[in-house]
Amino acid sequence: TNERAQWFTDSRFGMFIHWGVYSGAEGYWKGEKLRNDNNYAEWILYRNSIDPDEYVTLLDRFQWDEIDPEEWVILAKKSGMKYITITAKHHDGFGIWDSKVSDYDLGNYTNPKRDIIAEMAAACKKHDIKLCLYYSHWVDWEHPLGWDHSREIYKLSENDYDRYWQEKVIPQITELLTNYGDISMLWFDMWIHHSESIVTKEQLLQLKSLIRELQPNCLVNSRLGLSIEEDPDIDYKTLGDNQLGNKKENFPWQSPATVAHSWGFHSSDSQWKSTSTLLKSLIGNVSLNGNFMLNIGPRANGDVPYEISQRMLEMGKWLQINGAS
Ligand code: FUL
Repeated sequence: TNERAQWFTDSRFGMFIHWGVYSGAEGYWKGEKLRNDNNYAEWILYRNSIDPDEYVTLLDRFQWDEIDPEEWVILAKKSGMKYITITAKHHDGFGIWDSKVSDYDLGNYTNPKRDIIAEMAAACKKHDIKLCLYYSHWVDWEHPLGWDHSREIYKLSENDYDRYWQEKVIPQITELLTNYGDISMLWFDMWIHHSESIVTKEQLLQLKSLIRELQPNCLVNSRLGLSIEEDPDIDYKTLGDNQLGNKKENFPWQSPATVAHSWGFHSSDSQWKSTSTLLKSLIGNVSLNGNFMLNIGPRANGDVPYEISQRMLEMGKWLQINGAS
């Protein structure tokens, strides 16, 4: 295996955090439930056709004096997790850091300014947890040239889309890999190969070489959108649970999972997997030489739902009793 990924294969268990403007909606917009319901609360801007400028009024529900990312890091630590991947920018296009290249960010909508990536970086350092970032590169519902990712409505040209790419993706990844110390891995999100999408191979290779230039050791997932043939330098595969049978032997991989269904906080989420089911998934992945990244969707006051934190702490105890953490 490659040396860059050694810490990753040694770690086995990580935390995913989906937290952003959508956390304030809790799966509802003006009393109406998420439309076309796949129950992914973080999709509400798109599903309910919300105007991006109105969407940010959800930030009024955030209780900034109660929000402390260090609590998420401590929960990860106690649960036996070694790394955390947080949604720096999800599909809604809103950056939860202080971005100088876009006004659609927390720096612009908080006073005093909050920068959750900076706070996470400090807390992770303090508790010896590796910081990793989710960044939605392909889909951006805020940028006028980035939102029509499936080309459902407008036939955007590749040149139009490239403006979004050069104006937002490239400068934001530059910020994220420059201002926050070591970023151990990036989790990009594209669920098809670039040839079926508006994104070009050149754009993805540009992004990839930028990452290697700024942080040569930062891991990059296969959802970047290039095939292994096009980029032999992909570090690990992101596999859904139903894809485990297709995994390539000896190639680092992980599957992300939720405790109920939605990634972002959804007030109607209720089908909580039991601790033993979650432990079985973790053990199943590890026995196939893979990692498991379990998600929390904190509320707009920063609280992690009790159903999630309780199960994670139980997993941490089990790992400790069995000498695995
Ligand atoms: C998917 C996204 O569309 C979901 O909202 C979530 O972030 C999941 C982990 O990946 O592709």
